[in-house]
Amino acid sequence: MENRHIGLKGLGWNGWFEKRADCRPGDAVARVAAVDRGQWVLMDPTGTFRAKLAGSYLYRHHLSQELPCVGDWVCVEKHPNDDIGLIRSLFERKTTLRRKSAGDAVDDQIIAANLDYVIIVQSCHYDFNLKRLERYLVMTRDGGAEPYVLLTKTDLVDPAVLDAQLEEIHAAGVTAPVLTVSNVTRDGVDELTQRLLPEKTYCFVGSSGVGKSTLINHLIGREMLETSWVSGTGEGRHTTVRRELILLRCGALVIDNPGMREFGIPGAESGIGGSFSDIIALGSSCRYRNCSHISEPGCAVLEAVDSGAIVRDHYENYLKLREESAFYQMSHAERRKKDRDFGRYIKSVKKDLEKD
Ligand SMILES: Nc1nc2c(ncn2[C@@H]2O[C@H](COP(=O)(O)OP(=O)(O)OP(=O)(O)O)[C@@H](O)[C@H]2O)c(=O)[nH]1
Ligand SMILES: [Mg+2]
Ligand SMILES: [Zn+2]
Repeated sequence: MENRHIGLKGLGWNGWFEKRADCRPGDAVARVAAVDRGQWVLMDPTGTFRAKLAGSYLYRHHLSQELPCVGDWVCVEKHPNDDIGLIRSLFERKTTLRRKSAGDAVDDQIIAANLDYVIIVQSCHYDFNLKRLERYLVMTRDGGAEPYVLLTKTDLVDPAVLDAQLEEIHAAGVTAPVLTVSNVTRDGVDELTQRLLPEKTYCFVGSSGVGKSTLINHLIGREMLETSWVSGTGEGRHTTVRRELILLRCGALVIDNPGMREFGIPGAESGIGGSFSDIIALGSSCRYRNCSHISEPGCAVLEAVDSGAIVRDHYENYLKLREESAFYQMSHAERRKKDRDFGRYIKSVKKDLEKD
């Protein structure tokens, strides 16, 4: 895709970033559109290209939070004849959307960066939940972006049901704008489109199966993102695996996200760790302590997938299920436990040494 006519500004660049720009002479500014197994897909006014991290970057940064994520601005070295660029530095993030970890903030997972708006999507059919909505609102404001609330699948419920949900949101004192949409009848799609501003970045979040990708496909005007069939109970299956930044014709930038279930599915805690114990075990050999096994250099899991030691389907299932935060928290607790066990082990070895 050619972005030449829009310039950096059209990709969301503004004075805030300009003030913080300190790229080396000859290096250029680009925005991260996607992260794809150890490589970054970047956008700049000339189009889209791939890049990897410079060695010096890896040397200086040791947290997965410090790696570029979707929406980030980076300085990149790219010569006209290279087909792959070299990322040298990362701009300060104006806003973020982050999933808090149970422990330190350094373990928080950055979902996306430099968002102007977060569109919190819930389906009014089997998905609406005020408490969860409030958690997303806090998460959005914590990161510095402005929230929107969007209820989807209005074609599936009685208007009275929808009204009751809107009333509940209103009664809870939610001040964010609330929109409704049906991707089937397309009721509400135009109202949403009219609100999308050029040069602004919108990040769609919400449970799996609520219709985020279907809606973004409507906004794009063609079937670019994969969507999936949902069972009669409204229970979603995960379809979107990776996040990506898309420039719409209207000039707005949107980020699709895989569904998140912040508060877990009953029973998931026991089962998932067991079936992915191979991946979890390999994770201890990754270069980064809190490696997400999605894009980090030196990731032992990605290496195993590339070599075929871990079947790709198995790995992708792991990624999808990990989005369920109950599981994410569990693996965090496991890491903690491992650290503690290791601490105890060291202590016992020391004791033994003292005895001798
Ligand atoms: N009836 C009805 N079905 C919808 C609507 N929006 C989406 N769907 C259907 O719901 C299913 C899931 O939609 P997706 O767009 O894949 O959902 P998603 O939020 O992107 O899901 P993940 O990628 O897993 O997070 C698909 O079968 C859609 O056709 C809607 O407004 N009404
Ligand atoms: Mg999707
Ligand atoms: Zn890893």
